[in-house]
Amino acid sequence: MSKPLVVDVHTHVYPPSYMAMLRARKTVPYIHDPANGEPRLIILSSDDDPAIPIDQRGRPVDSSYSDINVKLTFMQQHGIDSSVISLANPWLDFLDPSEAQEWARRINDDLEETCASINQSNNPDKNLPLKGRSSLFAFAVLPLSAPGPDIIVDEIKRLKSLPHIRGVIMGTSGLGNGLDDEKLGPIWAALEETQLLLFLHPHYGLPNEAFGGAEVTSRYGHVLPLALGFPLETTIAVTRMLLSRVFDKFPRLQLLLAHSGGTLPFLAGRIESCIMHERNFVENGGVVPGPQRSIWEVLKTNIFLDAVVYGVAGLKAAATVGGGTDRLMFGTDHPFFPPLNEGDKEWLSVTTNYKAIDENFGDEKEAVAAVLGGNAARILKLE
Ligand code: 5CU
Repeated sequence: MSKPLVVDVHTHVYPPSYMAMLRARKTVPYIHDPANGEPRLIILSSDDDPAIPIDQRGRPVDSSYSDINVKLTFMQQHGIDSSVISLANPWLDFLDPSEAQEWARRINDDLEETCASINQSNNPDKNLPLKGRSSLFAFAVLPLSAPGPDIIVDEIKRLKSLPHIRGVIMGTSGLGNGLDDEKLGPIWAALEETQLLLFLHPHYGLPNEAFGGAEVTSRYGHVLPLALGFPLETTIAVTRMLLSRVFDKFPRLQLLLAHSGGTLPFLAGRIESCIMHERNFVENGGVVPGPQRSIWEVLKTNIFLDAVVYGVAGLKAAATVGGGTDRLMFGTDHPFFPPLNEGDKEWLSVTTNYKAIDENFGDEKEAVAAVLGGNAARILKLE
């Protein structure tokens, strides 16, 4: 079998306009860019610890975060044919309501133009297959802090006219109160109607207290917030959606969960068991029925998972809950988790995910091809 198509569905950018906005800020999220010294990106609240000298906070930020040509080189170095780029966290969550709509339009138009110009120059006659040329598509961002849901719904509808947009990326705070917020109803309805995929991604993690306090958290760099905080955040967010019956009310809503669903595949049975044993679902002061559709059904009809889990056991769980390999899609999380040694061309974070796919499904060539790119091409209609 020839080398299969490889599509990266989890790969981020901060467009130059967003980088400039971060450089102008002094509170999280911000970029500290001294005249002498390397710029630092401070996006996680645990990074913004006054006890840490400012030139050591967060992480170094280089052109891989914002320069699309650097991403294209990375794609070539790792055998990736197509990438579905998305704005990285914390998206536009922190913006003043008065600025949200304009920024969402600016970023989404910028993503669309970037994809259009790269695809045009790599495939001017629009007659080449997806395999073997570098192409880009995008997940757009929503103006979630806008003063009213109608502004968000209007942007979702506008996205349908942008040819390279295949969905939207969203964090777990929604309109500020989590994803079981009834006020999100019109947004779920608009996503369902437009059939734009919702890429659900963590950012806020867990409070430092969950790890033993700020001192313990910072003692181990980013390990506790990223390895545990992020996956649990995703798990909690999607469980709150399930418990508040979002998937009963919007049965055609389609989600892609980052990092193989956090811990959802492993905990699904326990979540379902607790639901089955619970009598007391309360909403607006009254007792209501719990979710009507089981977590197993939701996992097989509403949820896709990326294959960014860095190990065979996690990948096996992710495939199992989806009923096979049809709902799993390769990703890299570029430009996060770069190699520690400058000059390394291969990213360990990427080769680990490739290896897990190979070790898990290597004997089943069709399954490997599906996870690496076939599923993304079909689900996101990339051809
Ligand atoms: O390393 C990190 O902090 C991150 C992040 O913030 N977002 C992401 O997508 N991956 C890693």
